[in-house]
Amino acid sequence: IWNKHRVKKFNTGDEFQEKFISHVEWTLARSLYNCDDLAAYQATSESVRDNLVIDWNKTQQRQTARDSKRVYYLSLEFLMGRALDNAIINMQTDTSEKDVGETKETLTSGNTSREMIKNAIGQLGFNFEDVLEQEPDAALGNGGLGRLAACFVDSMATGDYPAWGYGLRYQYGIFAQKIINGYQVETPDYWLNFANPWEVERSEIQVPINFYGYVDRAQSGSSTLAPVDWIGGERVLAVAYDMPIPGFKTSTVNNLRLWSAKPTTEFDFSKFNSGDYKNSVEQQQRAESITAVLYPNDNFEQGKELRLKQQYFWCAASLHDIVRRFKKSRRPWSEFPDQIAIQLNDTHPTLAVVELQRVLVDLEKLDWHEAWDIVTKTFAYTNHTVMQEALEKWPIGLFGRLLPRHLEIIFDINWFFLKAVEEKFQHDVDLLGRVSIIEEASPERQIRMAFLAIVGSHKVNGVAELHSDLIKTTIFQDFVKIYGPNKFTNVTNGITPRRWLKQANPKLAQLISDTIDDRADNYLLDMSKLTALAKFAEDETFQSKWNDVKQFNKLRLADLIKKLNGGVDIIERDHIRNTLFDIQVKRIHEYKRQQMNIFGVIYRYLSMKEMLSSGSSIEEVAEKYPRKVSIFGGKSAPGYYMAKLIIKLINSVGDVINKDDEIKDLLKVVFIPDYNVSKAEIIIPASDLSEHISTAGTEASGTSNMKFVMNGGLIIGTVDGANVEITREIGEDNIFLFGNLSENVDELRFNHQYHSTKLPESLNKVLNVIESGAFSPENPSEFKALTDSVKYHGDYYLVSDDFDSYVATQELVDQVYHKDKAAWLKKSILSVANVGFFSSDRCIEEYADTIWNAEPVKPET
Ligand code: DL6
Repeated sequence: IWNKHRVKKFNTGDEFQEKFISHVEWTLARSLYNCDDLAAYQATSESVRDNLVIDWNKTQQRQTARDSKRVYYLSLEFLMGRALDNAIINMQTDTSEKDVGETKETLTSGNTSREMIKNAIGQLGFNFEDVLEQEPDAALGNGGLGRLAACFVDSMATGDYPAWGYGLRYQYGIFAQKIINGYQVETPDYWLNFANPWEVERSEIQVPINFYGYVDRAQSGSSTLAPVDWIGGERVLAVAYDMPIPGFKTSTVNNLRLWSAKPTTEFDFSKFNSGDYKNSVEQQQRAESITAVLYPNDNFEQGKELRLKQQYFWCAASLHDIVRRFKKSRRPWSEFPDQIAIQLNDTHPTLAVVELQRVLVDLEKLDWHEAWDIVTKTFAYTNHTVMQEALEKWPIGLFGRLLPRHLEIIFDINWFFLKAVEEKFQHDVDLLGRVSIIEEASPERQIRMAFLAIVGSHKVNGVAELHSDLIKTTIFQDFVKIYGPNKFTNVTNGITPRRWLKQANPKLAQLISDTIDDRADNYLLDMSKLTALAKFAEDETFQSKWNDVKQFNKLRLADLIKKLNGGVDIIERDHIRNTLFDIQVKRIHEYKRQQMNIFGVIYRYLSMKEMLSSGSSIEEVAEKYPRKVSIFGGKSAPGYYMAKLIIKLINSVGDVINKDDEIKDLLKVVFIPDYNVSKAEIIIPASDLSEHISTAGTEASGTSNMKFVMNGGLIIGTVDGANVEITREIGEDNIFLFGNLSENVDELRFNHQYHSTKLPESLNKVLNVIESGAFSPENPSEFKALTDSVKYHGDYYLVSDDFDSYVATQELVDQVYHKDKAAWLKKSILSVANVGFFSSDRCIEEYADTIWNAEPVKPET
């Protein structure tokens, strides 16, 4: 079906060049002779965007005309990365190939649009890759949750779902990470330095948002259920900025609406008249701080007032928009849930539940119960973590000051909920306290946002099977009892193959499409087609081509590392073919256990040195510990001391190992600063092995595991998150699993707590060497907090329990990689052949069928 959709695109290179030049001259007011790479990027983006705009408008018209159910994806984070290359790739059509008059046989790639633009830009004197490099990452997210939202909007457009994303337009995205003397230093990422061609300011869409103030019930009497007036004390405006989200091989272009805060034009005349002009202006200016910065925490909530302000600002503006659109249809309110599905990406948007209840009761004057029925049928909630420190709670004092009417509504929601629970479970006296939305905490009661999200939604899902089972047996078990198991479901995460295969790894994409005879890249829409690769898994010629692609990608990464290292190679270029690239890139977190990885590296290094000092030759050492580079990347939350210490340890270990001539470059350690989406696109395709080694039961899903597999990298991992389903899909022979299982974690932790931790010999040796100051001679106790956490503080992340099986599994990896390359390549090919399940297109279909009850709105053919 997809090849019939007409996508607006450039028919010829000349057509593109004409557009490009006119944007250089008219939009940028420059001449072609005075056009640098940045200007070329802007002109290219404007040109591509012109085409999208037409489809963007048509999509909106079509979706309105068909009047089918709409989906709204509310996410406080959208980690979009760059837009230009993705937009060009998504403009690909089957018809475009015919239009340029080439036969299938002469095409080297399905993506003629991209090739054509690349050539056309080349003819104008620019290098396409350099032009793409000019685009700053839109890094409006922290990690997995935000990148998932970005993959989902891509898949929703690709599947032609009438679906919008709603988020915040932070002026500063996630900070840029610098590594100075081995330490993480955060610097601001002002990504809007130059005009952003990928957004359109909708200055006509401005929603007033109130905070503080009081509830006036002069007319409604004492009942909190009756409509009341909330007299806001502070008012700011939410201004809409829209980003086009083009689907792949379809003319559907959906919308991502991001809100930006700005002062109202209303002025505090009382302050002004009393001579306090400066203060009254300052107060206005404060409005902008609401969307100034993304909170840089991943899997951790801090409970700051500004964060709550962000959340309400965004939820209220989005709901206002959604309700306004619904009201245009003139349908009765009872049809609201038939027309609208709202997905809460974690608990951050839970205030939308309360806001909709407020809008329906206070503004639209619906009966409380009628309104609540509409609300609960509309919302669904995705949980992304079981970790206590990441579960949002708001003290009622702070909450009530900022949102007095919403606090009342929450109390009432809780009252009705608890009443129903009490009726059903009269004998369970503790249950009410356990499930109450209001936690009786000291020093102050708190609102449990996850519980509010469950009560306000008709479905709750986890993001991988193990995780979805865990939420039912741990943090939400009482709710399963109350609502029954059907309210709780699983939708295993996925990733978009357009960005994470086609865009990140063009060589592999090319080899795949050539091999499975799918030059039009239809496999990027139907990933089951990849299974056709399986029959080549043992074919020597194919394996060799497969390996060449990997080598190309490894060289590309080595170039990046060299550039980041001031032009000096860290990895021996001549040996890249037989160097195992072992990569762990993700947020730095104790539960993800980068510390275990670097302890393993130290152990390897010590073992190599021991061999040498006991008389072994370097060849013998190389036989046991073949050539390898350990690559790390990731940001720590600025206030997360232990994670920052892990970063420092990795860098310090690298300083020692990389300079040690005795081991003859057999082992290297690299920390890539400022890991972000566009670096990931270079790093991931280069991996031979990647590490997904969280303590069992802590990583909800992980999505980089899927990205690495899709790029032909093998995984070393624990039985955690989506590793479980990855194993099922690709086969247990093709993944290196190790470590304890989640069902044993409680007992192991208990043992650590009540008996002193017994370290394995191997780990003991590593920790002693760290404590001796071998990696921090000027401050031998520098890493004490890290070593102590394993030795004396209960080893919460169970490094000591998994260390030996981790090391043994790493040795197995070495054996296969270095001794049986054909077996390795076979595993790699079979992994890609069976990775199809992890396309985010599959996730979106599951959400649409089982949670949203939404249908695609296909463009006319
Ligand atoms: O579901 C996306 C992603 C998972 O893949 C990761 O396993 C999980 O850690 C992450 N969770 C969060 C939680 N943040 N909050 N709140 O980012 O979600």
